[in-house]
Amino acid sequence: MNGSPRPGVIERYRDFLPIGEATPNLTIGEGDTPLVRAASLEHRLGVAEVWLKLEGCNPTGSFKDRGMAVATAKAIEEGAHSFICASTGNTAASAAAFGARSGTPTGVIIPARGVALGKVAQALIYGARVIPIQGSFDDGLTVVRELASRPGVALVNSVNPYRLEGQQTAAFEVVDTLGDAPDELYIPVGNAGNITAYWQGFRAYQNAGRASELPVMRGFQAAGAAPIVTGESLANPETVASAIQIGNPANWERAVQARDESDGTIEAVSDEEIVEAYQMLAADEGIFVELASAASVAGLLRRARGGEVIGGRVVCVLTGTGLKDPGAAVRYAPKPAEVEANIDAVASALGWNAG
Ligand code: AN7
Repeated sequence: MNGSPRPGVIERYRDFLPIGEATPNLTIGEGDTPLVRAASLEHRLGVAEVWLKLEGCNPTGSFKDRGMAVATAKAIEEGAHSFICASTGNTAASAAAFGARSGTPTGVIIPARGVALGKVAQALIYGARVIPIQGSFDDGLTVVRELASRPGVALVNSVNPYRLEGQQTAAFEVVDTLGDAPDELYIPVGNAGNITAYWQGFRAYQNAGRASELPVMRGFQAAGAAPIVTGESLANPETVASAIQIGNPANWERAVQARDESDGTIEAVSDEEIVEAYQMLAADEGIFVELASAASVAGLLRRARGGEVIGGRVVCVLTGTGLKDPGAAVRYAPKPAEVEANIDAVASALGWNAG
C-alpha cells in the first residue's frame, strides 16, 4: 500500500495481476467504486437484492480506467513510446488520461459523428491527439490495429489482454463487497471486452477460493447494434447509446464463451427500453448514468416483466457517468418553461399554492 485510501487497481489487486518489479504504477485513483442497493428497482421488480456497480465513479467517468491502468503500465514496462486506440469515447478519454499521467503521446481515433461531447472534451484537454474519422468505431479499430504493428506503439483497445486483466478487478470488488459472487450479473455489451473480463475475474476468484460460486452472465446489446444476438456483424450499427454502437465486436467469441459457460444470455434491448431505464435510474434511484450503461438495467426490466425467474441477488454494472452527455439528459427529461423573476410566478411554476 502507498498509504492512500484509494491505492488504485494495481496496488490493491497486485497478486491477481501480471505486475512485476519493473511495472510502473500510474494510478489516477481508479477502482474501488460504490456498489449500492437499488430499493426502488427491488420493489418494482420483486427481486430480493438488486445492486448497482457505479463505474461512472472512476476518475475519467467510466470503467475503462481499470483496464487502462494495467494496459498502459505494461506498455511502458515493455518500452512503448506511444499509445493508440479507436473509441466510441470512453476508451479515448481514459487512454488520454493515462497518456498524460505517464507523459506518453496518445492518439485516439473516434467516429466523427456520434461521440458524446464530454468524452471528446476530456481527450482534448488531457492532451491526446484526437483524430475524428469518416467512418465507424469498427473502421477505426481496423486502422489502429495496423498502426500498432509499428515498433513502440501500444494498442490499448480491449484486444490488448492487459486491458481485460485490469477490468477483472471490478468482479473482484463485487465479490469482496458481497462476500461471494452474485447469482446474476447484468452488463452492457459493445466491443464485448467487459463481459469477458468480468467472467475471467469471477473464475479467477473462484479458483483462488475467494468465491464459492459463479454468476449467470447476462449481456445486453442495443437492438440496432446487436451482432452477437443476431449472429451477423453490421456495417452501420444504429442506437442512441453511442458508446455501444459497434457492429463487429473484437471480443465476440470470448463473450459467447462467457455466456455459454455461465449458462447465461446475450440479448438485445431497444432504444426505447434503454431510455426508459436511463430515466428510471435517475428519477427513482438518484443515479445518473450514460445511455449505454442503462442497457444492463433495461435488460433486467425486460426479463422481470417477461416473467423470467431472476436470481435472488443480482448486480447491474453501470459502466459510465451520465455527465459526459448532458444533451441526452436534456432530450429525455421534461423541459422547464422560463418564468418571471418573482415569488408568485416561481411558486406557481413549482405547482405550489399561493401562500
Ligand atoms: C459506457 O470507449 O468501446 O463491451 O471505445 O463506454 O467492453 O466494449 C466503450 C464501451 C459499455 C461496452 N458502457 O463495453 C469505447 C468503447 C460504456 C462504454 C461499453 C462501453 P465493452
